[in-house]
Amino acid sequence: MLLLLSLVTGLALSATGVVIESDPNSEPFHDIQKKVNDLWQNLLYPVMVNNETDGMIYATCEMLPSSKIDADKPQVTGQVLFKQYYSYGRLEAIFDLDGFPLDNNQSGRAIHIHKLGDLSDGCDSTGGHYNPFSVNHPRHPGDFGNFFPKEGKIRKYKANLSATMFGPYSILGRSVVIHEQEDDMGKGNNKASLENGNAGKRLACCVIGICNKNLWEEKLSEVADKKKGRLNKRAQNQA
Ligand SMILES: *[C@@H]1O[C@H](CO)[C@@H](O)[C@H](O)[C@H]1NC(C)=O
Ligand SMILES: *[C@@H]1O[C@H](CO)[C@@H](O)[C@H](O)[C@H]1NC(C)=O
Ligand SMILES: *[C@@H]1O[C@H](CO)[C@@H](O)[C@H](O)[C@H]1NC(C)=O
Ligand SMILES: [Cu+2]
Ligand SMILES: [Zn+2]
Repeated sequence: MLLLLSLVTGLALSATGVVIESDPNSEPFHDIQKKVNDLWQNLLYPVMVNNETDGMIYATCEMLPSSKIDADKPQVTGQVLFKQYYSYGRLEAIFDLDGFPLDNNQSGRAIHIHKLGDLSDGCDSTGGHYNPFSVNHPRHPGDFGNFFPKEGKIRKYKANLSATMFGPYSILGRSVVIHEQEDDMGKGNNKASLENGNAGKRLACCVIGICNKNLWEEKLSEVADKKKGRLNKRAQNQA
C-alpha cells in the first residue's frame, strides 16, 4: 500500500512536471495521466465499472431466515437490491420481502446494515451495526429505519441513502439484517438505543454481493407498478 501510494505520488509529481514543461495534449502526458488515474481507481474502487453497467454498480442480498430464529417467528425471505452511480452517486435500494403475518396492524420492523457478512451462527454472527465513523444510532450509514409490512409483504424503494458501495466504507460483503421489532431511532433513553435502536431479535439476514443490472430492473418495475396501482386506486376513489 505504501509502495503504491509513493508510486502514485511519484507519478503525480512527474505528471505535474510535464504540465509545466510541455503541451498537455502531448501523448506522453496523456499516458502518464491515464496511469495515475488507473492507479487511483484501483486503490479507491475495488469494483471496476464497465460499459455493461453504464457506470452503475448493482448488488443483491438474498434474504433468508436466521438459523437461530424460532419456528414460530416470521420466516422472512426475499431480496434487498442496491444501485449506485459510480463513484459519487447516492445509494438507492429496493426492499422486497415476504413472510410477515398477514394482518396490517403489526409493529414496524427495523432494517440495518450490520458490520459482518458472517452467517456462521445465523444472523447472530453479523456483529453490530456497521459504524465506520463511531457515531450513535441512528446515524449509521445503514440505519434504514422501520418498515411496515402490508399483507405480509414489504415492497419499498428508497433513494438517496447515505451508505456506499465504493471506497473504503463500502457495504459490499457486509450484511442486511431485519429485526423482529421496531427501531426506537435512538429515543429509548438507554445505552442500547444509541447502539442498535432496541430492535429485538434478528429474524433474517443476508450478505451483500455484486449482481447484474437485470435483477434491479425487474424489481423496480414491480415496485413502480405497485405505486401506479395505488395512485390509480386513489384517483378512482376521488372520482
Ligand atoms: C466502451 O464504450 C466505448 C464507446 O461506446 C468504446 O469505445 C469502448 O471500446 C468500450 N469499452 C469496453 C471495455 O468495452
Ligand atoms: C391494532 O393493535 C393495537 C395494539 O396492539 C390495538 O389496540 C388495536 O385495536 C388494533 N387495531 C385493529 C384495527 O386491529
Ligand atoms: C440527499 O441527502 C443529503 C444528505 O442527507 C441531502 O443534503 C440532499 O439534499 C438529499 N438529496 C435529495 C435529492 O434528496
Ligand atoms: Cu440491526
Ligand atoms: Zn444503527
